[in-house]
Amino acid sequence: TARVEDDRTGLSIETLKRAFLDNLFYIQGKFPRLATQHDYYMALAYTVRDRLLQRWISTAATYTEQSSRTVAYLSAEFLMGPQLGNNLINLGIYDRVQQAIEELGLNLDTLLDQEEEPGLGNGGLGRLAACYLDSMATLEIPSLGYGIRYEFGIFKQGLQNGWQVEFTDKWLRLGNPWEIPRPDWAVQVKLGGYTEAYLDANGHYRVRWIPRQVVKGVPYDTPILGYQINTCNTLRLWSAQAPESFDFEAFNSGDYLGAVQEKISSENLSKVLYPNDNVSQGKQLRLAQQIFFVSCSLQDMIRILLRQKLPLSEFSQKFTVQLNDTHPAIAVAELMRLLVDEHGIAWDQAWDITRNSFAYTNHTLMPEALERWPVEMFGQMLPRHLEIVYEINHHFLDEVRAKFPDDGDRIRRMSLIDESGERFVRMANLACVGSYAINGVAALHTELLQKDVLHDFYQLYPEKFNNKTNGVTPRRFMVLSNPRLTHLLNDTIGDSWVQHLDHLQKLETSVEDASFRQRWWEIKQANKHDLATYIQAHNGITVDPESLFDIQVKRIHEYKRQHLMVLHIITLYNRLKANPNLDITPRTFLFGGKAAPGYMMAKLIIKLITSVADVVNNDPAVGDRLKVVFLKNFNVKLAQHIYPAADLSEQVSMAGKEASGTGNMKFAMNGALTIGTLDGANIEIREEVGPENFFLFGLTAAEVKALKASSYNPWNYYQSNPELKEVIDRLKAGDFSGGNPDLFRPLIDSLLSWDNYLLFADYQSYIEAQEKVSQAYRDRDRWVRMSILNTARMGKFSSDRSIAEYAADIWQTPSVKIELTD
Ligand code: DL6
Repeated sequence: TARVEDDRTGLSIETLKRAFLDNLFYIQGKFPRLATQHDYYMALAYTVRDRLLQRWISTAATYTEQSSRTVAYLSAEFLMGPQLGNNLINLGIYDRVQQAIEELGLNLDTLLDQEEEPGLGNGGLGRLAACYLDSMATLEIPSLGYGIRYEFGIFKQGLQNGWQVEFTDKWLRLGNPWEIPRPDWAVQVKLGGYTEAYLDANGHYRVRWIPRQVVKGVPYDTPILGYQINTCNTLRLWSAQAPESFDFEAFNSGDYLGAVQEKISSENLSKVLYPNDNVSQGKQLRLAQQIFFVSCSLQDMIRILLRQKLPLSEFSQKFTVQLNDTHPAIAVAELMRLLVDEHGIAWDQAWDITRNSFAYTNHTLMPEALERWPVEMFGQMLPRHLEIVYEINHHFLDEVRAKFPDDGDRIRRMSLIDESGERFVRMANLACVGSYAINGVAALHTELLQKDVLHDFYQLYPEKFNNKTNGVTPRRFMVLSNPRLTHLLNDTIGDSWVQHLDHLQKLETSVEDASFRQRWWEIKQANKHDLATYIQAHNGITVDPESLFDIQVKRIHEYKRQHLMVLHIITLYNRLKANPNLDITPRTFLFGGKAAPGYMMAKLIIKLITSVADVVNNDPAVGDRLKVVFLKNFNVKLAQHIYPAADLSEQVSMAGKEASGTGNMKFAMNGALTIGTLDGANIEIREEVGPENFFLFGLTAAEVKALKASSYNPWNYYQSNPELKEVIDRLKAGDFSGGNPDLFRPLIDSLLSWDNYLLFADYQSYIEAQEKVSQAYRDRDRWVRMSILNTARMGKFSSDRSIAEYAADIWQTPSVKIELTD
């Protein structure tokens, strides 16, 4: 007799259909005539989750049995993007589910499109954390991602009259099928109040912390399945609640509203993600969020350790805790507090454990992103932590003095407390002192950390420093995003590249095959066609899929220089106006990205793009030769449609400012060529793909430094470059602002007077590189060869490679095979 497949684990088309309809009925409580597309999405998500659960439970059981060494990845942001499609890919049932859904008269793309994106991150840092979870699971590395379950993620971006407007992101409104709450593992976090010393039963001096407020953290778990493997790790996000008992007194005294107020203020902790990228706002609530998720996570690790009957002295053998930038750096003080105050471990032993547990990744060279908290605010919220920071500092500065005697300046620079004016706690210093490893995210970035931002720490602890160039997951950014390319690659070289991205090298021989090149071109055209359809529907702009798709998508920031691209657009526009018959390579310029709501200059850059678009797109003298489009609400979901359709990837930051970049990798994997500066990972991409397949321009980081040191004057560039002058003069005259010369004045004034990010200095070199791009695109055969070679040589930039390096050099975490248990 045929074995009947279990409805919750079976993978045949018939079983999938049955399980899907069953979930529609029993979980959504709907039948087909009443069901919405969203109900169908939910039913499918639960069907997929059931299949994950079997792997998840086997994984948890194995890790528990074997007491596996585990990576705890602490991050204030996880920009996961939609889960359904990725889970289908990793489970290896995408095609089967597509067929099952079609046989039921539905469409898989429509259902995938229903999923609200969990946008719990701002940009590169949060998305990197998500790619790393995928790779840790795929490489069978035991790991837990720890973060915050923000009720509102990154805001939704709208456009009103060309300006950015923000809407709250109610991503949980219709429910989240991927998470499982674990109220039984809730923990408490203290805030505020004061400390007092006492002698314990053994006559030892101890400190106790009497808080003003206690908040409950409830974990919500999301399964993270590896690619076609049984390993299913966990992302554990903490949600803040008021503890049940807090309000008795208020209730009893009749202060009902007071009691409710406390509940509201507790829940505020996980209410909303701070929407800043590469800048620290120094807000009290943000510090509260940090201690909240860090304390919850460390307490959770201790619970796991003790459940496995391991002593606390083995904390650093059981866990290695990666700090994703300084947002979780308070963990250094919090682990000390837990060990010393709550578990009675002596200071020196606790410090050994702590220093062997943490590793710190720095993600930025922007001075405004370095976190520091006013001592006053810090002490009010975390009185015990402040004492601990002082104590760590005391020992640490002794260590510095021993190695560098009589060097007061060094002591002042390295101290955990900045005392140059108002006093601040320096979180990067705390992270450096409390970690056994410190890494940057691209070769140049690590070099600049060592030379510059963290130079003193490099001199003290050279052995801690190492580089880990970022990577991205090819599962989401190739297989899921670009199915056409995936089929071609699988047909040509087999599918091993999905786990071993360096196997893409095998494509090099196909470059000589004309029919392969033809298919490559057709695929890019089809992807561009799809994006053109999206643009038509969302922006009402008709773009020509045959034109060169020239794209910059990322957060809007002056250092990333979206406005440099605008200077190029206006330059081409001016040339066409002066010479209407000019034979130029038709281009479609695409922008996407959010500006921090309080960052006025970034918002003005968006307005500049949309204003230039209005003029250029509607000028009959231009016709179809230039189009400019701003795609609103750039997020992971939209990104997946953009990378596959790009011809040219713009990576034009001022050298020495972009720590790595990861969008640059996603573009190149999908066959886009890069125009870029020698910044971040661009340098390594260029090394891999070959300088002949990369459009380089601009000053190097060293030249930037030298130019800035020699009193740079942008005015001279403006005066001596007629094309640049014309661009700026037209902007000044109000040609792109309906005759209003004031609209863009702040931007123009800043360029003419300071030009902090050296747009004028790099302008000519950029324009010349763009000429080369235009020429290259006219020779289709040459362009396609370059495009193929870009993809073929991107092996290094898989997040699997990055994670393998973290595991080998920093974490020392062996992989653990998972067998499925019934
Ligand atoms: O490492 C991920 C990503 C890099 O690729 C970007 O270059 C970098 O700008 C970004 N850094 C941040 C810093 N935020 N803080 N703090 O988002 O990290």
